[in-house]
Amino acid sequence: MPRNLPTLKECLLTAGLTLTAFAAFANDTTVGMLTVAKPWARATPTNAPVAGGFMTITNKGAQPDRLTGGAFDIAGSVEIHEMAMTNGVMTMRALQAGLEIKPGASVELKPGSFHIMFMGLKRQLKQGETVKGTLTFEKAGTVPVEVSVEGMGAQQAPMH
Ligand SMILES: [Cu+2]
Repeated sequence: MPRNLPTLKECLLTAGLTLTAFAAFANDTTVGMLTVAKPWARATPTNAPVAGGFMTITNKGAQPDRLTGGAFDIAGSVEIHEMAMTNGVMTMRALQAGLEIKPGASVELKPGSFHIMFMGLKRQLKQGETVKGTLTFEKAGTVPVEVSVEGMGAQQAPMH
């Protein structure tokens, strides 16, 4: 997927590291049977074109739901991505059909796995701030979220 390569590179930068400590979160959102817990994003270097967003989504309902996208002032668009090891290489792809949340299940969006990707980032994300926006679900509809921006981490990949 040559078209995705620049994005993949940025994705690895922003989503490839693991935070070991979290601030206390008070910004869980529940709409209907869905709870979006601890949404956070990683702070970005200057002029980064994308940023990764992470959270845990729980479906307490009897019907499956599906995360299909979102809208944030900080980004031109929001995509749902998955990172996975393929033949020993970390690859990323956009989930065109969205991410299913099965009834009674929790899905964790985390570095190295599922995440939302803020595309066409309009400004730098700084540690300590909160960015507001909405996530879009097939059944639950529009869910407002407040995303905490956490540190880039001490092991950040070198800039290029
Ligand atoms: Cu991504």
